[in-house]
Amino acid sequence: MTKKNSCYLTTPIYYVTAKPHIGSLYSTLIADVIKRWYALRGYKTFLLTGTDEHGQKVAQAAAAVNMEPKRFVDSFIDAYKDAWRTFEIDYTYFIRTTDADHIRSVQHWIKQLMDQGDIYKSEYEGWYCTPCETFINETEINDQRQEGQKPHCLSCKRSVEQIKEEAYFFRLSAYQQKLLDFYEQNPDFIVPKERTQEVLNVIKSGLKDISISRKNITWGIPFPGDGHHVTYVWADALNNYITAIGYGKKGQEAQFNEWWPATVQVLGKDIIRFHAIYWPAFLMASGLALPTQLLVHGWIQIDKQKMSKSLGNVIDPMDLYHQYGAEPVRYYLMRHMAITQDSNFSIADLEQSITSDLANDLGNLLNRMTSLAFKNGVEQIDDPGVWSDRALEIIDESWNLIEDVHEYMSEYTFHMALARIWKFIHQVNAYFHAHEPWKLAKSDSEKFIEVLAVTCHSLRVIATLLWPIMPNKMEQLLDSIGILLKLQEQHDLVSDLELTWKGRSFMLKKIATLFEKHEPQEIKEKIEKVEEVDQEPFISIDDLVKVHLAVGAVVVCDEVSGSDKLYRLEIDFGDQGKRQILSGIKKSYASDELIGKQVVCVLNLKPRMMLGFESQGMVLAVQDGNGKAQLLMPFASVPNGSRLK
Ligand code: ME8
Repeated sequence: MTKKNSCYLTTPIYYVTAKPHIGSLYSTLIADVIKRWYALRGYKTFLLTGTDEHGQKVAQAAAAVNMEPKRFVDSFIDAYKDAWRTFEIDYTYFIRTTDADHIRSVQHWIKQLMDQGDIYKSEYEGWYCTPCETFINETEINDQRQEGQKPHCLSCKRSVEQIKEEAYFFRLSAYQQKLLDFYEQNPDFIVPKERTQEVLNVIKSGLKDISISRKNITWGIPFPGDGHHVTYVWADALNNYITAIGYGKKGQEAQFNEWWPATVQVLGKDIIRFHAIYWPAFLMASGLALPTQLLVHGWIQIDKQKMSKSLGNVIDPMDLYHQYGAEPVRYYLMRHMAITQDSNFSIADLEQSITSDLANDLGNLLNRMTSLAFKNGVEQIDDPGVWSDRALEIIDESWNLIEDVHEYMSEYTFHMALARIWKFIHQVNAYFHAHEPWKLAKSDSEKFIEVLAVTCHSLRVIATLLWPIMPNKMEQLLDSIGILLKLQEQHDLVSDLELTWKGRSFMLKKIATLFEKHEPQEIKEKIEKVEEVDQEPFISIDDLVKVHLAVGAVVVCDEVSGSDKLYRLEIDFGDQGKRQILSGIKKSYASDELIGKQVVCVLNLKPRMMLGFESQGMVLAVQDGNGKAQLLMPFASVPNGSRLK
């Protein structure tokens, strides 16, 4: 918890080369859940999210579709805001790095650091990885270059370029010792703690000054005082965390001081170096306090594979929303992704957890209790006054639950908090069943009311604790037992649970079913039955989308020694990079006929070796009446990398 009674949370700002995906939703959701947990406890909160719009990567993606970068980035903003609204992300402010205010504040920051000597002009010579937007050193690229391989980045596996250009440098080396001191004094800065060592290793290996400007690139914040340079995208982007709350703006000092330093900054493990080394050094240079904590989460994998455009397994959160609704997806992501590790996302698990945890365990508990009450003419459940030992045991257990959940939420181990809440839900279900209240309704009305009261009390605790994860559904649940959850600053609704349980009445109300079941097996059987009846060799749309078909332009066409059929092609798929593909079309086309032509390829075919070359896909062609291959091509030019739909 923070010292101040306020809490400032941030998410990474996302590159706008495409719509949000499940990974960006995950980071943003974590921040939203933390924000709501603090809000529940009476804190004043500010959640910042937004988009990272400058840099070479974005400029290249815009160029690939023949769009001017600003128009290109503008075209994605609604998709971000809609996705966040749909998933009930309660952000306070959405920053875009093309906002005029942000640009001015970044320029102010650079001028300040330049005046104090932390920024100087020199020359950068070395490698640059555009997909990672990173200056990388020799150890971060492949070392098989002598064997004819093109240099590529070891982290993203895409090609890197060698650059030599005049650049402005930030004196990172001057902060090496200060960073080490800081980490020594703040061992809990990075959550989980285990990630601290990798950061310390990098710092201890010696920090070199870093280039914070780019020449020969125009899409970026103009570098103050030098029209030939733009600001390096990370120096621009990291500062969003302070510019969004008023840094460098006259008249906004009070607002800035109210929120800074950030309470928790959420980020994925891929960008830890920027946040745990560059960012603290930038802040030290600016004379600003460092954030209280960085929460570094692991990677979501899809069916145990990395999610990537080229594998065609990128999950669009909006598709999940249409199929399952927002809150079951929020629940699944928080329950099944262990924040500290990489976690696997699977639709089967998602459906299983909706059916079993949400519909059966939680939804049915509410349902059974309210239906039984209504069936027996009970709409209001008053405090029985005298409670049995077994009832008090459950009530006491709910106080233990609150303590444990508080602990887990303070450590951001949401999956543990949820597992603990479900343990309690199972206990309450067991209590309810063991008492057979449907029999008590006829034989012992006092006991019957006690069972209903214990269940209502438990549901009140459960729904309040689950509110940060599933806000709307939990408000509906509380509404059905007559409770209005009203957030108030300085008012801790969690502590309230214990303070206000005695003498409480519950007014029951009918509500629509909270969670619909998903029976994957049943659905599968239905589909199989239809297929049996049809007896047609149809494939489903799901089978079709498994094949990643995309358009790319041939940039290299070489003969393959020892083969009279094969060409070795290099095909450019835009921001998905280049592929080497071997194709048996040599007898049908001269190599110079092919250069620059756009062709259709299968991209997720298992790579195979052909005459000593790895073929990383397949070019599609048909045979004409003369036995000549005719390549399939788009009728008019389309951006390289476009996927067939
Ligand atoms: O790096 N699993 O932007 P970005 C979990 N603009 N999280 C994932 C994920 C996955 N499979 N894929 C992405 C940038 N993320 C910079 C950030 S901040 C000043 C600038 C999440 O669009 C994760 O949080 O590549 C990761 O760090 C972030 O998206 C990267 O988003």
